[in-house]
Amino acid sequence: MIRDQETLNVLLDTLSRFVRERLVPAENEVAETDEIPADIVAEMRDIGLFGLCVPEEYGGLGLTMEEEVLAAFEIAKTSPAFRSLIGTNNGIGSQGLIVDGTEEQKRHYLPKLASGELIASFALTEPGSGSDAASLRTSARRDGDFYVVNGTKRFITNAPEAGIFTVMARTNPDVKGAGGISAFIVEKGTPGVHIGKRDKKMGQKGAHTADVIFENCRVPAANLIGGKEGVGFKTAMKVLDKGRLHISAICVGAAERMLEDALRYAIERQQFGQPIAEFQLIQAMLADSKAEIYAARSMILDAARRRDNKEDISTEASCCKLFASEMCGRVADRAVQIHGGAGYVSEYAIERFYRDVRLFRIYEGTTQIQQLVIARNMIRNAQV
Ligand code: COS
Repeated sequence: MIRDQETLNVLLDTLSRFVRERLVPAENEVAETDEIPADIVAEMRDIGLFGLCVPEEYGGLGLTMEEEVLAAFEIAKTSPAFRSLIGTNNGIGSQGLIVDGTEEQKRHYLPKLASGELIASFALTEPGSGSDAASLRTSARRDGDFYVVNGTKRFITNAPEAGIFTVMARTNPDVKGAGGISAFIVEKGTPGVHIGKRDKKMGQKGAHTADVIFENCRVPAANLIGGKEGVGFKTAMKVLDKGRLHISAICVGAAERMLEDALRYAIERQQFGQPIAEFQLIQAMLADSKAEIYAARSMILDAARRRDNKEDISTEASCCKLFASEMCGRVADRAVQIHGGAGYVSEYAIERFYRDVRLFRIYEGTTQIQQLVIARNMIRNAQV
């Protein structure tokens, strides 16, 4: 759903210009220093990028899902690290509060997330629990007006920057699966919260992940999301339904950028006395990429509109994440191939993008988890 086309066009133009004029020129610096320059972060705050998806009553722009994916197509046409910094506040870091938080919790945290004053992280994965999220072992034991949290969370995006964490922990040790899990907001300064060393990653330099360790960390009971125990796994799944659609849109933006770079290179690069773009084998790679990007874009817009219509889009979100992330990987591979030897050296952005986009097929649920969700939903629906 697009609320006002003119307002949206202004936002999309602003994003497109910001990406082109400020972010693309800073890509190499971010890759080399593993940091996003402070002046760029400040500009991101000024434009309102941290609050794109936070509802307007809490200080954000309150983008609908359709508006959000259109914005994500633009934001993703540069290094994914930039998107990653604003991604948790707009997505997995804030959505638990937005979908299931109490009014008081929303009022307390969301305005600071919308302004970018506070960074939010989503802490689900653990050393022993990744795809099998319901087997998580971090515990939260009730003690008066507090919960005492113990456990380790792994690969937590923006953990080094975060001021708050949405933490999924087991409040009922007798219930082994999803039903024993609750979701909490834990503030970084709480005694017993430790952030591990930054992970050394294959790509996405400038986007940071780390362990988050809880040692007898006393979290106020008021920070139990929604004030209800045992529904934290469902909160996490709802957050991921939306997150998967967002990542799908990011895959499209990144693929569009890689294809633009590959097309430009193919037009400029001469071999056998003519631009390589004139060769049909190169054209096949360009055309396949274009068609696949268009397919992903169309399905994402359809799923986004359905979500805005309040339909359950668990299956569609997984279809989008499965197709768009795999498509993005294929486009990256072809774009390197079109660049030939130049695609393998870091002088060209494609070498970096090839490594950066590999993560899309893994986080917020691997390709295999998306297949499993789709098939399970199909079988369940057939049995009703
Ligand atoms: N929305 C709302 N509720 C959902 C849901 C969704 N999308 N998906 C599942 N649930 C509910 C189920 O209805 C079930 O509730 P009931 O017990 O009341 O029926 C409960 O959650 C447990 O669901 P399920 O039985 O399907 O859980 P499983 O343990 O079988 O796991 C998968 C489901 C594998 C899909 C889940 O663990 C998953 O998504 N894993 C990947 C995790 C991930 O993406 N990690 C990335 C890290 S975060 S960046």
